[in-house]
Order: sequence, then C-alpha cells, then structure tokens
Amino acid sequence: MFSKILIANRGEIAVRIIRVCQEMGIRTVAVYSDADADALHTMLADESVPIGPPPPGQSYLRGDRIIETALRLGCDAIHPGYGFLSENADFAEAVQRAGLTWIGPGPAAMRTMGSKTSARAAMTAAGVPVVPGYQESQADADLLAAAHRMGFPVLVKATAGGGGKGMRIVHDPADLPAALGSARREAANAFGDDRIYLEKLVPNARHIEFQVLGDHHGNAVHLFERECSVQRRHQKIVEETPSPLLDDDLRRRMGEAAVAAVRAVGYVNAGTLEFLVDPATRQFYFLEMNTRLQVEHPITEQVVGVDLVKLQIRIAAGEPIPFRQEDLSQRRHAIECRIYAEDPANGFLPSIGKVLRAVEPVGPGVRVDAGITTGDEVTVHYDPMIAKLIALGEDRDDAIRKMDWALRHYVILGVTTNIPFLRAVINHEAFRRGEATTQFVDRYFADWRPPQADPPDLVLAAAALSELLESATLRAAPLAVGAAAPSAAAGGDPYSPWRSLVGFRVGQG
Ligand code: MV4
Repeated sequence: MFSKILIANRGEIAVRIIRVCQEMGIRTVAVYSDADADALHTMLADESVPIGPPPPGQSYLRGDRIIETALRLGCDAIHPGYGFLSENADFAEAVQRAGLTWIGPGPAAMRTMGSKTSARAAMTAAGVPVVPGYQESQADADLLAAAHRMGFPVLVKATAGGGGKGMRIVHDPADLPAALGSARREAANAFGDDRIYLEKLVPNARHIEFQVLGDHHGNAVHLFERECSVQRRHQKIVEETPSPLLDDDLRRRMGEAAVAAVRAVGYVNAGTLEFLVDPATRQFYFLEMNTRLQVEHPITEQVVGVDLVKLQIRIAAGEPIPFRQEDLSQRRHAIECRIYAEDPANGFLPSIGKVLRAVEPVGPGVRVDAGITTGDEVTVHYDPMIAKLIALGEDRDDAIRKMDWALRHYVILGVTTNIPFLRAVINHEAFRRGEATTQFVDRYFADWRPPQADPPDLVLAAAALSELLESATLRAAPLAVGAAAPSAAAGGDPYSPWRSLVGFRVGQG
C-alpha cells in the first residue's frame, strides 16, 4: 500500500480523498493555489504546497509542477479527483513516466474513451448498443446524406466533446450546414479539435449511468446505476439510485453491457458508463464513458455499501477487487443534491463572498460532502459547487422527505445558494412520481423564481440570540469592561456572538 499520496485537486473532492487517506493511514500532500491558502483541503492535508496563482491554468492544471511536487515530497501516487487533470491521458502518462502511480485508468483506455467516436466504435465492437449515428466522414455532403438516411431530428456532437459542448439539435435539413459550421467552431475553441459526428435524437431521454470497477487481475464488476436526468444546462443537480425507471431485467442487461465495456478496453480502476434510455421503447444506448471518479459517487456508496475512493486506491496499489458481482446488491434509496453558490433569482449567476456561517444538517441517513466551512471565501476562480447533500432513505419517498428536511436545515449564510431551487425540484410532482426526463428543468423551471421562504429555524435562533445579546450589551455598556475583553474570546471574528456575550456575562456579575 502507498505511504503518501498527492491530491491534485481542491474543494470537497480533495477533502473526501484526504479523509479516506487518513482512515487508511496514508499520508497526504495537498497542492493549492493562492486563492486556497486557507481552504479546507489545504488545512487538512499533512503537507500543503502552493502551486501558483488562482486561475486553474496557472495552478491546478500545472501538471509539471504537480509531478515535481510529488517527487520532491516523496509521494508514491497521485489522485486527480474529478475535473482539472483527471481525464488528461497525457498527464496520466507523465505521472507514470515519473515513476509515480496514477490512481485512475490506464492512459490507453482514457484515450479510447476521450474520443467519443473511438468510444462508440469500441462499444459497438463489444456488443454494447450505441445511439444510431454517423462518424465516417467530415464532409458536409456525406453528413447531410447520412442525416437524411437516419431521419431528423439529429444531433451534431463534437468528437472531442462531452457534457454538451459543441452539441446542436437539428430538426430541418435546411439548418444542418449552419449547425455543422457553428458546432465545428465551438469544438475548435473548446477542444482544439473541430471534428464532429451525428447521432439520431433520442426524445425525452432519461440519463442513466453505471458505476464500474476493473482491477489489474482481470476482474470487472458494476455497482448498479445512478439516474442523473435532472440537469440544468448540462450541469447535474439531483442524482438518485436506484433509478425509478429501471426494472430488474433492464438493470441486469445494462449492467452486463457495462461490464462487457470494461472488459473490451481492459479498463482498470473506477469509471462510469453513461447511457440514454428511451422511456417509450425502454431501449438503452451507450452515450460516453467517464474515466474518473464522479461527483455523484456517494449515492452508489450509500446504496451498495462500498467506499469508492478507498477501492480506487486499493486497485491502483495492485489489490484485487475485494468482492464478486453476486456479492453486490442495492439496499434502500439514495439521493444527492448539489449545492451551488449561485443565485436562482438572478439567472443562476455565481454568488461569491465569505461564508459567514455554515451549519450542516446531521442525522441518520444524512451525509454532507462539503468543501467549505464557516469563514471560507467562495471565489470566481472555481466551480461554484460548494457541497453535496446525500440522503439515504428506506425507500424513495423516505429519501425525498429526508432530503427536504436536510435542505431546510442546511444553513449557509454569506453567499446565496440554490437550496430553495433544489427544494422546489425534489418536491415537484413529476420528480415525486419518478418521471423526470432530461427535459424536466427546461419544461417546468424555465421561469422559476425563489419563493419568499420562511427562514430556517437556526437563522431565527441566531436572530433572537443576536437581539438578546444586543440588549444585554447595552445594559453592560455603562460598566465599560466589554471593550477590552471580547477580542480574545471572539478570536478576531467580527461576527462572533462571544464578542458581545463576554460583555453580557461581565455585566451580570
Ligand atoms: C443526446 C440526447 C438525445 N439523443 N444524444 C447532453 C450532454 C451530452 N453528454 C449528451 N447529451 C444528450 N445527448 C442523443 N442522441 C440528449 C442529451 C441531453 C441530455 C443528456 C443527459 C442529461 C441531460 C441532457 C439534457 C439535454 C440533452
């Protein structure tokens, strides 16, 4: 087993990885940008090393500096988390060339899946159903002919893409040439690669993905599905498992396809196969494979009873997967809500500033994976996702009720969050019925505005306490002892109630 791991990431996922390393007795090295000198991950790691200015291109994407840091500090391995360098095959290869272990799949599998067309080819060869499409030529005339054969509407997608970048829906043949041009321009800008391909549109699709694991000994398993149909602008908001759409037969067939995919590309470590499911025909189609740990991995952990980050580390260290497919099952129902520092009343613009108070909900079946705490700064430099709330219930209704309770009791003051939006989503009748498709947010929440919600109990308690203290401080003031004493007790925090409480106590005495 490794003795020291460098975590090439920040935020909640860096914290998650550091905690499991602590549990496993592995020392940790954090890297941080100038914006994260006081961040949670920087504080929690055994050693922390600055790697550059706030823009990711000058810090968290500086693979050369990260590898140099890992070597200098005597690390055995690098965990990339998600985002940043996690799906960069050149970086994975550089890590390995430096004599370090890459906690992720091999660079060859990363490259096969990184190109959406080579992934489609590999999956077709493995007998995994892919969406009908065309990827044999880049010439407009060939693409137009193929679209006519396939039938409209079609989707134009970027070969280097993923996540909806460079994607265009085309209903009318006359619009195809313009869509090809704009998709190529967007792809060239985003990926430095203007190649595109066509897929037939799967209408009202559900997004269902399968978690997989492969090891260095030829073992491959799936850990069932996650449904992620609730997205806004290709950003996932709510994920759950089991999917309310699947029955045992469809689940078994999709799981077998996922394992076949792992075996076909010799995939090692944790990965996710994304599928679209047509609810009308119950046909499933491979969409793409993500060669990393996913944001929404905790719901699988809660329902299957595994620790995916621990498994990633053990597999990278050469250990076999410690269970067989037939040992795995889904128990209970888990939902994840992603908490973003953004303002739903203001076009979901990022909300930045100091987190004045963060109080996490705690209780049976409630898990919080957070990257921020009271006093932290949310900046413009990084993803606005500041925490994930995970509820585990006896069944789906129980999980939804528990999530609603947890959302009501998550206090985040100082930055605006999407918590009211999340409550509206999970309480919407279409979601309650388990019928949300990938069109759900556009269809029902296009004009959504936050209600004037009742303040959470903790805020009311804080307001009441504040009033009490203010009147107490006024009574204490004539004694004139409140001025010198508070600063030490308040620890320099201007918002600390102890600042006035000290005066209160002295005043009473
Ligand atoms: C599709 C599709 C329907 N048919 N492909 C969007 C992001 C990228 N990963 C793939 N996406 C889609 N591809 C075909 N052939 C619908 C979407 C899609 C979508 C997929 C998953 C979750 C949310 C979505 C929202 C809009 C469109």
